[in-house]
Amino acid sequence: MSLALYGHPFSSYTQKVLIALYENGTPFEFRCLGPDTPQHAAEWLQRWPLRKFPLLVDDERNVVETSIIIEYLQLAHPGPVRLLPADPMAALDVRFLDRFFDLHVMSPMQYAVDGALTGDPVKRKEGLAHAATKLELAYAWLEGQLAGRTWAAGADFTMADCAAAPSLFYADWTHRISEAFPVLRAYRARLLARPSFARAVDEARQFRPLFPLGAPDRD
Ligand SMILES: N[C@@H](CCC(=O)N[C@@H](CS)C(=O)NCC(=O)O)C(=O)O
Repeated sequence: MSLALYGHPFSSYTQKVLIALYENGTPFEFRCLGPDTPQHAAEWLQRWPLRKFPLLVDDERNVVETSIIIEYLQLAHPGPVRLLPADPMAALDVRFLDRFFDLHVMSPMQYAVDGALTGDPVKRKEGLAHAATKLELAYAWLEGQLAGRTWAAGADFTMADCAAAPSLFYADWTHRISEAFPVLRAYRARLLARPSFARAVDEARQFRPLFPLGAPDRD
């Protein structure tokens, strides 16, 4: 077995897959997409010209899209932690929540980040306003959804939590989860305390100055 992950430690979608790998102690080589290793970017683009990361390479097989990567890992390299439940209906709930975090938390957060990255103050303001509106809706829905639950889909840590951790981490930096949402705040804190995500956060700490909206002095 030879698994390699192309990505960047500070990238939210890379972290989503790192959590899955760390949860199961799956051996892999991390190939950082950074200025010190231009050959990694060349290999990545040759394998996936659509320019999205992370990319998982398993021998000669290329696997992209984080949810597909996590499902692939469970099929091809299963470990002790099942990130997709065996029961098909329970698995459907997990897939829905995974979609929710990607589409309704990660996307608005990334929109604001992209606006700030332009360097144009108008686009930055517009991006932040858009994110605030969308994230408030998502936070309010999650507050009800997570009530009485330890993890997003219930008692077990799943792929939905892999998606939730980096998305809520950066969403809160973008548009703070207010005290009106105590259940969601507590869930985010539980995610930060989970060893797999705590490790990903620590590995990315040195890159915080890159956060274009300004990283807060917490977490
Ligand atoms: N739906 C994709 C999203 C991946 C994604 O947007 N990754 C970001 C990094 S966090 C990226 O590739 N950004 C580069 C770009 O959009 O050009 C997935 O789940 O893998």
